Amino acid sequence: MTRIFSGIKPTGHMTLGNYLGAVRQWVAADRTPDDALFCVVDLHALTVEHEPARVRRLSRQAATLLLAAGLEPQRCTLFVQSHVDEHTRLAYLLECTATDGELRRMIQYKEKAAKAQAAGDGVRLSLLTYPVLMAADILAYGAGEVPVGEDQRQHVELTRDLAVRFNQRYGHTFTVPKATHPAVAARVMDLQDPASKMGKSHENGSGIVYLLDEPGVVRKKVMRAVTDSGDDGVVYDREARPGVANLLDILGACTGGDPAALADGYSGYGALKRDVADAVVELLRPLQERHAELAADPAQVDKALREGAGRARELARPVVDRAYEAIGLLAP
Ligand code: AQP
Repeated sequence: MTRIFSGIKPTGHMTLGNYLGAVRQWVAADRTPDDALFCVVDLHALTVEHEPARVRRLSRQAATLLLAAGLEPQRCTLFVQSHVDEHTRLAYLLECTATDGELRRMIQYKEKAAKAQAAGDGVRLSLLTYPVLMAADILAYGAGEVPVGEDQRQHVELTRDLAVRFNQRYGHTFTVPKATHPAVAARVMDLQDPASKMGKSHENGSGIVYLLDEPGVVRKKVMRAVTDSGDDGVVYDREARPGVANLLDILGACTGGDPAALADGYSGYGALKRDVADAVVELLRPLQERHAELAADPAQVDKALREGAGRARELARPVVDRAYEAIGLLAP
């Protein structure tokens, strides 16, 4: 069976975008712990200005939410990136495989570097090399599939390029993975700014639905979502009507309907927003209930993470050891 790997950064509170674009696919993948690995990629959260205590808190919260969403330790391996040294060991070999030019072309690097500069912060070197560490995250496990939202497409492409290059130079070592995206809601947009992705590290949260938002907050955010001007009713057009298309995507993802077909059922934005709000509240209800139970028992979460890291280490070590030998390093 193809092994899958994916991760989430503890850079903010998890959003509806994270859930619909990625986490829901992880939960749906009915696998064994050796075939499905999911990771709180905490080292990636250090690539931008961060507060140590917050990263620690968000890491445990992300793990708790992933368990609450249905990632059962019997069916997958859930762990924290920094608990498994193989990721950083492999990242160095991949830095010796990647070029400066290809990393500087990454869209997320350009956007985040510009943001850091505008804020008067230095651009951390790790922001440039972060996609290489992400490649190591994936390649260390021989993962064939990487279920992610659309914004990660470019980074998974880079991972493929590095795997192919390494294999050609040093002999077959890595599985070449491919990204998979959900058919609907692979890119959930900010409710207040439908030209931007709903991102958990954005400062203004009024257009972002967080997984732990209370029902009243969810309803308020959805009802205040920016819609588009136009007098031809509710139509699904991502280019011309991005705000409405985003709401239809969310509704489609929550209810299993086709966003374009759903548009036919509405003559005004008010009814659409009410249905979207109801659907999101219902989607989040079981997850929030389970989260409350798990959050009351952090020792249980820590235990799951410890066991997950042990299993992940066993899977990654032989792959990374093989890469060390292939690239020309003397065995200890
Ligand atoms: N809006 C989104 N729509 C669909 N999928 C999304 N993902 C993120 N946002 C959306 C997917 O969720 C997984 C984990 O995301 P992440 O932690 O890597 O990034 P983030 O939530 O977007 O957090 P940040 O810190 O705000 O990062 P940037 O600014 O880099 O996006 C991934 O599979 C992602 O595709």
